Amino acid sequence: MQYLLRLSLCVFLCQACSTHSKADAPAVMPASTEGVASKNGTFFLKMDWTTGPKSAATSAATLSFYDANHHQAISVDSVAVVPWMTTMGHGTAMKDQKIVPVAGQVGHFTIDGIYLIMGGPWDIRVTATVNGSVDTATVAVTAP
Ligand SMILES: [Cu+2]
Repeated sequence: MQYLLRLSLCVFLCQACSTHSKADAPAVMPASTEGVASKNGTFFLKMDWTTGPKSAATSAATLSFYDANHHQAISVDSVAVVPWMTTMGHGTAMKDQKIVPVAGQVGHFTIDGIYLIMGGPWDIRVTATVNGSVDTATVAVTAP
């Protein structure tokens, strides 16, 4: 009898717990996930390539913005992405870029049409406005 009581209590608590976490827990970045802090510490960025990175072709990625201290997803007002080849001092064509917020996911965007004009080391400069502060995070990547 005591066993059954404990079991039902556990089921009840687990249900309450899962309902609670769905309702108001903010998205928290997994501890093992790599990312990069913005220059002034306004945000923490994670960039995941979904296509590429390729050279002389278009690549795609997801951009996830987190609070720099707590690594919780944060709301972002605007996003701009500039691929820059620092070693050679040039950028690339950006007319095919399309940045779209992911519905229902705070601070998450998809970017399509990233065009890296040549192979080699690129700095992907991601500038975002968070609570009126403009800051830039740079993601280093090598295109084959
Ligand atoms: Cu170059």
